[in-house]
Amino acid sequence: MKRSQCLSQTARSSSSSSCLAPSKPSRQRCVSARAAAKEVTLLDYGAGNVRSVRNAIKKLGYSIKDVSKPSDITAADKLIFPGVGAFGQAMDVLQQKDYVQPLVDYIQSGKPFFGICLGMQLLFEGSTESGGREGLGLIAGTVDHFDTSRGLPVPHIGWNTLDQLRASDLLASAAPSDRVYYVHSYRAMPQEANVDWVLATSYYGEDFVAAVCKGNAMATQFHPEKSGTLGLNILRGFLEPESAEARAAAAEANARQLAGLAAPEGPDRGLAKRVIACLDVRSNDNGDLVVTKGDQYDVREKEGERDVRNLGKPVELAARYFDEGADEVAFLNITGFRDCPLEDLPMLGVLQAASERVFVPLTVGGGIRGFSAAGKDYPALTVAAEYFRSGADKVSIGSDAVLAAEDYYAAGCKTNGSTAIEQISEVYGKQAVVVSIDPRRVYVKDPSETKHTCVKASEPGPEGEAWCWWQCTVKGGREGRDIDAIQLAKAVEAMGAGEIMLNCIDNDGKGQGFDLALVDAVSKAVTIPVIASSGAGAPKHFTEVFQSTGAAAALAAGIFHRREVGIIEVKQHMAGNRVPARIAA
Ligand code: 1PR
Repeated sequence: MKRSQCLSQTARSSSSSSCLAPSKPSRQRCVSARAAAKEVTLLDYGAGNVRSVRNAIKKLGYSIKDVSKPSDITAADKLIFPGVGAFGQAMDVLQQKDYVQPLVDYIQSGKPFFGICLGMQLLFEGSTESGGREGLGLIAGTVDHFDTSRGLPVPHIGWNTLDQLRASDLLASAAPSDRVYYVHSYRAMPQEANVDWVLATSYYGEDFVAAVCKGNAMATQFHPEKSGTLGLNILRGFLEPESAEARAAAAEANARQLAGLAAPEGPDRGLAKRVIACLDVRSNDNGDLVVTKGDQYDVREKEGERDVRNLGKPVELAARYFDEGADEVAFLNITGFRDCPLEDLPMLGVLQAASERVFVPLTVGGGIRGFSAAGKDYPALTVAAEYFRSGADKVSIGSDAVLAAEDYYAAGCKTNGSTAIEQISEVYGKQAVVVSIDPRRVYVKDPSETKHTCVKASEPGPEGEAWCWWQCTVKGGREGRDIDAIQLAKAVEAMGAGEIMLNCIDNDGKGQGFDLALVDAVSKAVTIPVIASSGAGAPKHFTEVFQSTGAAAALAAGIFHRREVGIIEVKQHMAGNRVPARIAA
């Protein structure tokens, strides 16, 4: 930090009403700040993936010093605490490592602190999560589960607007209709007793706490490291409150407030419907990892040698979709069911490289299951952990979920704690577990022909059948099972899945629109978010699936890879039809 910046910080602290107003820097603080100007201390207690936080900090030009002992907290000049996992587990680790008191002392000392997600919740008095636990007790109030009786899918996943209650440097770069990324099932509520902390709320059936700030201590329920360019600017607002950009943005935010701009309403406020770009990845016949895309899951060219279709390189395409405003990016290792995932170094490398470039959530699927190799057993949790460490925010489970659901029904709708879904969601939270369903339509003349839930088919079957049901498959559609998509969705919800990626083999790659009846039936059967997938051919298909079903997100592959439709066109069509969309600046 230059002396002039130190001085400008002093000058500013006397004139700004911002919650970031720093205490007067002494000469000594100015000298030590100079030494540590580009270093951040990270409190990563090892419970999960904080790679994306690390990448975001590095992207902003800072180096990271990890906390390995209590005195590292005391010695920090800027501390970031990205809470991961469940409330109880996090408190346990903080207690076991003797971090609680140094952390409370650090925050109360007035030095810069930023908590993320659980790192914000832990500042409260307690949480009902983990059977009810005490927190750090710095902010009045108890964190509680979202009220599921409101009929909204929980976890609250996706991009939501911020209602800023006062001006701040931290959120100065966020305009009223901008959105930030959330993923959580528990939330803190604004109340009289914490009014001095609450900086912003978001709305999801109720107003909940989105950001808190008091002096130099601040925290967000949302993930700035996953909130695109806006999120990086918010992190910069914490790291560099004295920077010219932050001050200009703060002045603009204050001006907006003074102008009395009303908070947006209707589709410009609240949770947006997500648009996800999906990359089906596999090795081609030369052994190179490529993004491919099939029609009804056949990814080979129709003519000639029938090579695997090559639509680009995974990391480059993912980066392109981030730049174009995708709300999430999913990688599906479509031959993962055959390979030993822990030996799939190219796929792990793809995630590592993508997470340095893409600051929205990344999902990875394909081969997430327990397996044995060379006489050794590897639980699914080990496989998932490797992907999380490499930069994935969520894992998507396909074939293994079908087999687990069959066992669940065979046991009389009982879970046994040993499935990949249960193990991963127990450790990483249910929001980290997506189940990918690959159903294929089975036509029947009359619903009495099957025990499965039937609907009237939108078009008659090959022999004029008027009804159909959706049969789940495994191994990338190669094998049909005696379980339908609705049964599978209900079973995996009971096991702890946080989201469903609902493909449709019949519609895949056809560009004729999503299978609306399927998406409608599954989203009515569960309370977790459903991602509609397969068949998008035009922007209107996204608007249509959001208007006529309960889908929380819609995913496409082919039209984006072939540049037939841009992500921004999709979002504009949605917004033009009053479907809430995040249109990134
Ligand atoms: O069974 O846990 O190893 O997971 C395998 C994963 O790979 C599953 O998520 C499965 O859906 C996927 N997969 C397997 N084979 C294929 C294939 O295409 N041959 N891809 C495959 C599935 C479906 C979507 C596709 C949408 C949108 N692809 O990912 O991107 O249908 O496409 P469109 O917009 O072009 O219509 P496991």
